[in-house]
Order: sequence, then structure tokens, then C-alpha cells
Amino acid sequence: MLHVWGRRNSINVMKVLWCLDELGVEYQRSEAGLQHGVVDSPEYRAMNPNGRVPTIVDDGFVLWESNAIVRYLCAKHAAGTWWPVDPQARAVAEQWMDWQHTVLLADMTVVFWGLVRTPPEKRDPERIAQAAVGAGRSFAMLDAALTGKDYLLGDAISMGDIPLGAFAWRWSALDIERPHLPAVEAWLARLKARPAFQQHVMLPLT
Ligand SMILES: N[C@@H](CCC(=O)N[C@@H](CS)C(=O)NCC(=O)O)C(=O)O
Repeated sequence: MLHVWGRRNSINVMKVLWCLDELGVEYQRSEAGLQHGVVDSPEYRAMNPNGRVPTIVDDGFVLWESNAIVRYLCAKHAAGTWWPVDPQARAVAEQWMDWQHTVLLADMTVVFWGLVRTPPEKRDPERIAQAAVGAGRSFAMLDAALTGKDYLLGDAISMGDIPLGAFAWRWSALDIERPHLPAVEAWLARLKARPAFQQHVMLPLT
């Protein structure tokens, strides 16, 4: 059976668990990361030299990097739906998956770690406020892309919605000022109606 390594409160692990449930793939999971340790053990490093979560093992095949895992799972189990077969549609989904890592992540990390994983006396409010503005600008780009569509690629949900959906939930749950972005809000409401999203993404921020 497929095995996932990673703690449930990691946003990158959330993407993979949400995806597995949407695809109906059975799996087992082991705790790893932060207070659980494991990621520095020689056995884990042999699987994932980055020492990060998530890692999956699928019938002996080892893979890390959450968005690569989501692409792999969708290609294996959902070609034609979650994994678009049309090269242009697939490229657009992948473009937004890459954008999550290369653009959105930096500001979101500052805000999330600043407000959730840093004690109040050690916070840098100016840096957090600046990053919140930056994240708002990024989500405004996403809002423009979602306008007139139910999901990133149009009428149907795809793998492209997974990384950004997880981040949009986190963004909506943070105690920060946000611009009003109607297309993002409507899309997030659609995602929030999905049981797998509720189970794996809509968790208290810890
Ligand atoms: N680009 C990697 C990033 C992985 C990553 O940074 N994971 C974080 C959790 S979200 C981690 O492992 N943090 C250290 C830990 O949990 O010990 C991915 O998307 O999988």
C-alpha cells in the first residue's frame, strides 16, 4: 500500500492527503517532521535527502516534493480528469503549481510562521504586514485568472487547484487584512464543499 511520510499540519503534506482522498487511493501515513523528528534519520535521508516532508513510497517507488507527488498521483490515477491530457491545459495547471512555489510561498511563509509559529514577543509585525500585502497582491493575480471560471482550468477541477487551494484556505484563516477578491472567494467556497478538502486542509492553524 502507498505510504506517506509527514505530519498532518504541514501544508505540503495536506496537498498530498487531499489528492489521495480525491483519487480514492488507499494509503498509510507515518508522522514525520518538526516535533515528530524522523526527517534527520539516516533511513529517512536515504529516501529524501532534503529531510523535508512529504515523501511517498508507492510500491517501492520513492518520491518527494509535494507538487511533483500531486502530479504523479494524478497522472497515475486520473488521466483525463485531475491530470489533463491536453498538453496546453496540463501546462497551465503546472504553471500555477510552479507559481505557488516560486511566487506565493515566500510571503505566505513569513506571515504563517510569524503569526502561528512565533511567540508574540518575538514577532516582527512590520515584516509580517509587508508580507501580508505581498500575499494579497499574489492572490489578486489568482483572482484575475479565476474570474469567470469555476476552477483554474475552467469548469472542472484539476491538479492545478490543489496547491493553491491549500494556500488559499490558509490565507483565509490567518488573522490579517486581505483585499476583497470575489473570484478567489467563490472558488474557495467550492473547494470547501469537498469532503477531502474539509478533512485534510481545513484544519486549525498550528
Ligand atoms: N518544496 C517542498 C517543501 C517541503 C517542506 O519544506 N516541508 C516542510 C513542511 S511544509 C518541512 O518539511 N518542514 C520541516 C519539518 O517538518 O521538519 C515540497 O513541496 O514538498
